[in-house]
Amino acid sequence: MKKLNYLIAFSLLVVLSILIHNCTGTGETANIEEAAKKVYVKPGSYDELYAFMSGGFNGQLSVYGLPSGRLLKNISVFSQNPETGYGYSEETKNMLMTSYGFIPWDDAHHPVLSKTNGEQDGRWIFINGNNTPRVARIDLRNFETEEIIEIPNSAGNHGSPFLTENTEYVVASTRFSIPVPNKDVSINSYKENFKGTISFISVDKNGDMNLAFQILVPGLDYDLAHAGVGPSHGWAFFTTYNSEQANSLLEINASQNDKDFIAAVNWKKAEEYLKAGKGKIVQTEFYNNEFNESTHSAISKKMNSVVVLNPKECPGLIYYIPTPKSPHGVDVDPSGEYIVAGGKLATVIPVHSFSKMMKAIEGKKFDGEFDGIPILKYEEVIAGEVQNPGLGPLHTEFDGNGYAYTSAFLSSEIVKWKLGTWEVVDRVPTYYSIGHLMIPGGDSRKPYGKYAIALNKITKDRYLPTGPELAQSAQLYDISGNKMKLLLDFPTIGEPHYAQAIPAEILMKNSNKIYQIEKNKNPYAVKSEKETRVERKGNEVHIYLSATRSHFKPDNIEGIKVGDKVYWHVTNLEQDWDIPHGFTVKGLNNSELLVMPGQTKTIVWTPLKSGIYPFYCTDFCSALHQEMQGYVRVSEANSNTKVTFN
Ligand code: RUQ
Ligand code: CUA
Repeated sequence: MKKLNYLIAFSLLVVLSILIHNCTGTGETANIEEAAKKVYVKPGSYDELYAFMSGGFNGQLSVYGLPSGRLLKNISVFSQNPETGYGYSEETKNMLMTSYGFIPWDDAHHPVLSKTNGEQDGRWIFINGNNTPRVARIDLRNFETEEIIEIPNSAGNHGSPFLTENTEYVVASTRFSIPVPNKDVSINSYKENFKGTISFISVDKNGDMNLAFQILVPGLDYDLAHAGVGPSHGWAFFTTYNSEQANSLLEINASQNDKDFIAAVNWKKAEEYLKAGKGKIVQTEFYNNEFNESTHSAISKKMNSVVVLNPKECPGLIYYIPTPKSPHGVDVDPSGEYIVAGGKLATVIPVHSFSKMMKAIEGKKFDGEFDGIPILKYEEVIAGEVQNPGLGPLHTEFDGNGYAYTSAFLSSEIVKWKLGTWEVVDRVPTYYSIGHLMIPGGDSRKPYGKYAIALNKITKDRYLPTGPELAQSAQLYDISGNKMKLLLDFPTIGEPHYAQAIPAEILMKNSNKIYQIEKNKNPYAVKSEKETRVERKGNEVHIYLSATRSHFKPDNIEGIKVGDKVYWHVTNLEQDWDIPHGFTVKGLNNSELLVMPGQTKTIVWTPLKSGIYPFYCTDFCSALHQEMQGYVRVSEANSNTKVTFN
């Protein structure tokens, strides 16, 4: 009887749920299945794309697989990472040197993949440090930061790092204008004393970055940038806001003017002016830090000057394009003809035409000037305005099939529109308050299309609550059809301002598996266990330690004294993929080390008390990982324990 009741109740529930489903539309279940299929990467198989998401205020860059949204790695860039010892180990500390000293943190916004002919080439990815202006280059064979260059005369390196068509230059603009060179003046003297700079960092074929030149520009806020491609190759575009030149309460005082500007910079012309000797050498101070793959160590170089061009002495170098209203993003379409701006307070998306701009320049269709820079007439440059684009349009990416996708922060949606007709053809909500969006290759000449990712600023109720701080919310949309379809939510760490993605096969084939031990030129490396040793030099003790499954050599060390500066030089002798060894010692007043196969890393320890200290491997490397341990004896400062080791 009970069973029968249960059966009746159950069938009622089924009928009811079918009815409810019919009310909400039968498509939904099918869509969920369809969506699940599209993002499901079955165990043991690979994702289709690598995605690189900035960590924002965590100063790192994280790597995800798409479409699954699985986190693969967190690359240390501007912030110390105790997990690997980045920024703590002797070899990596120099990566974080700046003219303000050692800075162990930054705010990273825009990862940008290197390009050849305007297409992703998979060599490097660049990312900006916003706070203490820097640009980092990450090598995509090792997925490690290889170089960081500081940008002088800049404050808030936000419009950065955007690349020219063949990665000739990384372009970077300052967000805050400041006195150049910086000096102690009244903040009220903004209009007279504050200037902006736009920087061009050259990149050679090995990736080496050099600050090629800077352009001194009027004191505004420079926000974002993109370089031209195809016909517009040779130009770079920078949004500005605060054409009011306010120095306080910008939310009101910098929102007065109907239009601000896009600065169009002719960098080919800049090169000509430099050749003609128009650049002035300005004394300044900045650091260029480079990690050497064979010594496994970073070297810091202090630079003392930069070449600066002044637009007043270089006619034709910069034009201002009026753009409504407090523009934020500026994006160039794959053809190189359209320059799309996002106005935080604008009611349309203005799309400028590169060819019209060139004609307007030729015909001198100017509307006065701003601080010596000619302002082009809006109507002479505009190609079209996208009407009803959502509220607070910010950033635009392209699918390569004639459509553009713009993020709208205030109305929290992605708006799809057609290039050329400017009509909106689709819109989808995002949860919540989208900032950037990303289409794989969507800023290049050859978008991969297929997906769009919303990088949302606000998470609210999307995931299980985790107290006041929530993970950030990314959302994956299928854009292969006429209508965008939400496929997946996945949390990200830090704040993913911007992201880039690239087909997996481009990177996979170059991915490095080990560092060859015979090529290890670290001066503290050991090439075999025979070379391991302990050496005292006054108050410094150098321990040359080898790590291999499943022991350290030496593993009994005596003769260390309180107050010594103990250098643990750990070489991982393994030559097998995915066999790192970790190292730590009790009371280590520093971070651990994670040492990759064939690599040497050094951590400094200052023992404060005498006694016996165990050390061990922190990375579960073998069945006898727990046996991978040792002891070090620390004696009082005045003791006469001799240095011994086994
Ligand atoms: S920003 S939400 Cu730092 Cu790139 Cu536009
Ligand atoms: Cu080596 Cu665990």
